[in-house]
Amino acid sequence: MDFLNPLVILLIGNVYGFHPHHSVKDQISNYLKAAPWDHVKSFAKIKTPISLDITSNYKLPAGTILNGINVVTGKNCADILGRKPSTKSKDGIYTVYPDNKNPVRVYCDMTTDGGGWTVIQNRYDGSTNFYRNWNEYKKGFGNLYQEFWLGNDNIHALTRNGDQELRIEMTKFSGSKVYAKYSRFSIGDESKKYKLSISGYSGTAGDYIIGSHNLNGMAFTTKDKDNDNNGSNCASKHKHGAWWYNSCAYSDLNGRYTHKQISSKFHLHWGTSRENMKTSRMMIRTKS
Ligand SMILES: [Ca+2]
Repeated sequence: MDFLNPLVILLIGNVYGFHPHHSVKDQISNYLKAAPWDHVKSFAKIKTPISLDITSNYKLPAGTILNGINVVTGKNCADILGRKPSTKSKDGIYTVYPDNKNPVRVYCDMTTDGGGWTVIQNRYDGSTNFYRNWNEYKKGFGNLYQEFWLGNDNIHALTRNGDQELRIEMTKFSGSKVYAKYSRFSIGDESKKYKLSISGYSGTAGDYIIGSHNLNGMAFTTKDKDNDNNGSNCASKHKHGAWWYNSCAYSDLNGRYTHKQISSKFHLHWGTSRENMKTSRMMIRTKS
């Protein structure tokens, strides 16, 4: 199959009101992202004394074959990996059905620690603002290929069966990588204020969710919804994140992003020394 055909089908489909399955679009987009594009030419246009528009054209080399496009779905990324083992190492966006009914687009890490991870949070360059309100954390925000929060309703749907483990990966400003794994992780629905249930720490980062400032059993707090045990609001007090604060916490992975090491509890940090982290990624997987 020539690579153009599915694209043509997608385009015609959109014109005539036929909508291809999300998974088809996701698999094509994953393919095109990884495809060997050749640069053809660029056009530059100066619009004003300070604005420059550049348009570049790319094409795929002749003979490039688009294959492996068949729909694969599941409850979550681990389910997809189980149903279709060839997705191993193929990180990217997939469509999952956590409740067997409503589709959710997610980023699957099919590589780390055996793969099958559904990523629920990703931060690495501060390009996305994480100081957001209840409704934004409920729905989710950001770009699945970049920085994002998957959304508390989605995280609840993915963890409601109580069979998920959590892996948090962080990079320090020194460059060293650490991780924290929890053998059980779930959050309640909105009526329970997305209450956190977490247990079973292992890893190299240290446990700063259950240990001091125990967050297990805490509700979620945002700048506009104070559900924490602090006299004020842990999210808005210093204009930073949103988390399952107690009073407040030794972890705050949705805290304000910094581009250099500055020990401060008011930023994206982990640990009693308030060490702020360069990157943070949270992901869940069905326990095997
Ligand atoms: Ca409070």
